[in-house]
Amino acid sequence: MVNLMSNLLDSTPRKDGFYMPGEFEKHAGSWMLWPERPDNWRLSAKPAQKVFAEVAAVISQFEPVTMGVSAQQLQNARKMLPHSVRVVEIASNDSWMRDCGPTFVTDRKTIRAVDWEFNAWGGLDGGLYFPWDLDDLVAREVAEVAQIDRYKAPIVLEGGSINVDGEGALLTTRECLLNKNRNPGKTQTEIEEILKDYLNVNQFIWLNRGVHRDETSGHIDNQCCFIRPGVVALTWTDDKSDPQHEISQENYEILQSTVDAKGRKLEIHKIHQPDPVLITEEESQGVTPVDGTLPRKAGDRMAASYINFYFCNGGVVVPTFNDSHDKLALEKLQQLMPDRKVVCVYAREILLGGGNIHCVTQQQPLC
Ligand code: KQY
Repeated sequence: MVNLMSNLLDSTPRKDGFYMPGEFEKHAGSWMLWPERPDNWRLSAKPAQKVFAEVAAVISQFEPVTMGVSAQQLQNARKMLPHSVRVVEIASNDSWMRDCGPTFVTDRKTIRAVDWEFNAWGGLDGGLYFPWDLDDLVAREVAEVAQIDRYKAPIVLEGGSINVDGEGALLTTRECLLNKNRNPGKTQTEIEEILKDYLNVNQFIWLNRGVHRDETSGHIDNQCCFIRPGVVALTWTDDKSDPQHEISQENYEILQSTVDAKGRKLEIHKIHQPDPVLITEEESQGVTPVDGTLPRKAGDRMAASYINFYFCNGGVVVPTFNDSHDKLALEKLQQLMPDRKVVCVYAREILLGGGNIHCVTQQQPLC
């Protein structure tokens, strides 16, 4: 029977036999949100909108894409997006579908949504903007548009802070999940119990820290991800004077000394990061500063990483930075995924907003 509603379920995915598949598995489609806020995106988000439109257009060559857009931007977004991209009205505070959108779970017959609490990466204790009330409703709106049932999870969590292999293992960082501005008072064990209930995982691979200067408090999706079960990609630098070196080295050692839920040792692939990417004076000037929103200061280093790529059916969309490491990163990722077409998007404008291609997308798996 087709479900034409979205019910709030009084159960958990684990109890109902649902789990989160790996992002590399087949998708029914992808979800995104349209950028517009001028205190995060320079020049009233015009340059960012072009790149979001390019990302959506690329993904839509592989699978259906739905773009959530505010009422005020509907006409503009429709004009800038190809017809292959579906536009629906969804209000939001910003455009990070990975983080405020739902996590989709399946029992291989049905798809459901997990709706986490969202507090803009730290609430009033270091969060990136206020308010975040519209973002917090995005997961619910997506479930309603998709006409799927929804679980409400009892913790603050952003989708970019977790990565799963779909076979029981979950990668994350203590810097984010145990941060006092997410779920103060909850221990690692208590958080693991909730993740077991809502994602149906049973093996936790905890890295300590994410990418240097990542404003999300070290999201895993910039640092490390599963390419397929048993195989991970890790952001890397050979430059020992770069603070990222120590972080990546420590993460490499943790990954080397762990096994996944099936008892496999991990195959680890290092992807060398771009040279430091700094905000220019012109870029900084283009942002309209507002109290309570993270300022974009000239000279600040951004958390640039090729790991923030996105899988889609038969493809992978990789951010590039016009950097001498772009070519090697693309070649390595293509070698690691010979059955996919690697497509790059020059993503500096997304990075200027504080994230990258993975952060602005969310996969809906095929059941
Ligand atoms: O990295 C992400 N998953 C999102 C970054 C959000 C930055 C907000 N300014």
